[in-house]
Amino acid sequence: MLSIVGGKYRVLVGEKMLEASLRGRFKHASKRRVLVGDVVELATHGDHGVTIEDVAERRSVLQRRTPGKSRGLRAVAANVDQVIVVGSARDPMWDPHMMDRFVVVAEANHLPVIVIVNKADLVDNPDPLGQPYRMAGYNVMVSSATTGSGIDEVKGALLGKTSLLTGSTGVGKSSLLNAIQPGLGLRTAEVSRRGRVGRHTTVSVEMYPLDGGGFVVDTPGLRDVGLWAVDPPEVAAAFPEFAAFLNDCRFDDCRHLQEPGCAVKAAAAAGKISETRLDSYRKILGEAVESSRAWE
Ligand SMILES: Nc1nc2c(ncn2[C@@H]2O[C@H](COP(=O)(O)OP(=O)(O)OP(=O)(O)O)[C@@H](O)[C@H]2O)c(=O)[nH]1
Ligand SMILES: [Mg+2]
Ligand SMILES: [Zn+2]
Repeated sequence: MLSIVGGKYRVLVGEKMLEASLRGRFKHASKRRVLVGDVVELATHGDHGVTIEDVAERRSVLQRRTPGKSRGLRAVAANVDQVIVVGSARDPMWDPHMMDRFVVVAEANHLPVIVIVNKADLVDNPDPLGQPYRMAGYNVMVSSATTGSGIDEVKGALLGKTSLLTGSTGVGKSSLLNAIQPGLGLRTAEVSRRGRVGRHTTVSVEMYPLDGGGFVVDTPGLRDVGLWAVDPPEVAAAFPEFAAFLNDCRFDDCRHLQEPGCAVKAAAAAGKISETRLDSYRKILGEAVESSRAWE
């Protein structure tokens, strides 16, 4: 299932796009929501159109948490193989803490992550921006949707897989997809100069087939990922570079805040892990603790 537009479900059947509606029993069972990325079983009813009859077992579900009135888990897409976290070197400015939030959500969903430093054409040296992620073991790509640099590498990573692009608004997610496959013709829009804050151009989660095989899921950029909380114990696990040090903390229940004998803190001081990432960890942990309390 590729997208939901105005209550209609667009489903790819072979090379053909069909519009289907939901069978009654799906409409009322919210737990059985049909997601972008789902493999569905269809039935045709002559002139009465096509209905979605069933959803195949999912190999993954990417979900995030939402607080407030609509609090709970919200599934974003099904059957995603990898999450591509996109940031821009400038316009909007690279924001490591925001990047880390997107990465943590993917990690909490146990999905592999690729980090992209886009708009490389706007700065002299984009490489240092990706360095904390290289140190953490992530695959980092530096690209420009405008000049085309790095696009082949990104394309190579997407082929044959289902990839979901996420990141702040205006960093160039849709532009990257257009550069990889110009036929997509996704809507993109200039980031407003004033305040360098992007407007939301992509408004819904949509999936597209890639010519060489595989699928990409374009998502609306989020201005705030504070909502994407994970359970407190999951937070340290979402920073894979901490793993090598966790056993050496003096206290078994060390939270790597201000505890004495913290091996993670020592590793950061020694330059073995990124101080910025440790700082992100602490911020996200604080939020995770707070939001898990708020839900009790
Ligand atoms: N200089 C430069 N501009 C870029 C690059 N990639 C995208 N842009 C521009 O950045 C603006 C925002 O790009 P979009 O592709 O709409 O960004 P997005 O991440 O899809 O934004 P949302 O859909 O709101 O989440 C557009 O004006 C693009 O032309 C790049 O590599 N270099
Ligand atoms: Mg977009
Ligand atoms: Zn520690």
